[in-house]
Amino acid sequence: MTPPMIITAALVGAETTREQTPFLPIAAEEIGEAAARCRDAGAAMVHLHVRNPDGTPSQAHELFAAAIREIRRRCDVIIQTSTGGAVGMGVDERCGPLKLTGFEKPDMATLTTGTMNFGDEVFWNPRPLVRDIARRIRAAGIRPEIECFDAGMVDEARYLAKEGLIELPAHFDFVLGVPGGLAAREEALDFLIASLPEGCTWTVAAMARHQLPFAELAAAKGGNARVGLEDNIYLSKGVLAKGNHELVAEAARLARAKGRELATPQVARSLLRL
Ligand code: KMH
Ligand code: ZN
Repeated sequence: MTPPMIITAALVGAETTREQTPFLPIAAEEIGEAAARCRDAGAAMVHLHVRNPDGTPSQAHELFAAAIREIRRRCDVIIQTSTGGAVGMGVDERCGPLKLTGFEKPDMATLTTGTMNFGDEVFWNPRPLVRDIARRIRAAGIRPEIECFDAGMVDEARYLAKEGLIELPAHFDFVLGVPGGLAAREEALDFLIASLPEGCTWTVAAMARHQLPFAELAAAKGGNARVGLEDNIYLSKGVLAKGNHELVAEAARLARAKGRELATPQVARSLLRL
């Protein structure tokens, strides 16, 4: 039987700006409020970045701690912190949220398994750096989500597992449509799904206008979907989403139309072996 679908809300990101959309949450309270509205709309997990008060990206553990407190005060979503941060950040900075413990400890953390062109810049993930971050995630006792922006990044996860740096089966996120990475094409998604090691689960996060159509494809193919302002600011052509929750609500509608139930955070925890 097809399991309930896990919707992840990528609330903030590192690249989206307030100039592009006034609905981007930046302050900890805004992030907490956005997470709660997404939970009400059907999300079981949030993928979390944080910003300085001026809107620039940060991986400071104090900012993550404040955002996580505001989220957990309001709702029970699974919290997955980024270790990708923004292009150009060093490894210690990227791993800021892994320092958090207790009430502020994240449930999951991302692990990108390869370098790629990221628009006109480079998202720098050489193999030693990937191993460094994998070791830090493991040492923190946090479960990784393997972020794959291109097909070889799935294969790299197999090497990491052989080296004992991650456990399989794992949860993967296929990030499709970043210029310089694998495009958002259905046959690319099918190839990635077929490439997964036995028993792994997957989410697809497609960029911009591909976001909601790929949430629908994920629902049809038995997978999970990530939506949110990190990757897409439009609800439909030319119409800004008035918050992350509108994108979650539309993904939830598409999922239900395909006959998928939505996973609660509790169900998602069990599906993701948290
Ligand atoms: N902002 C991108 C350079 C992640 O969160 O782990 C990297 C990213 C991936 O967003
Ligand atoms: Zn991210």
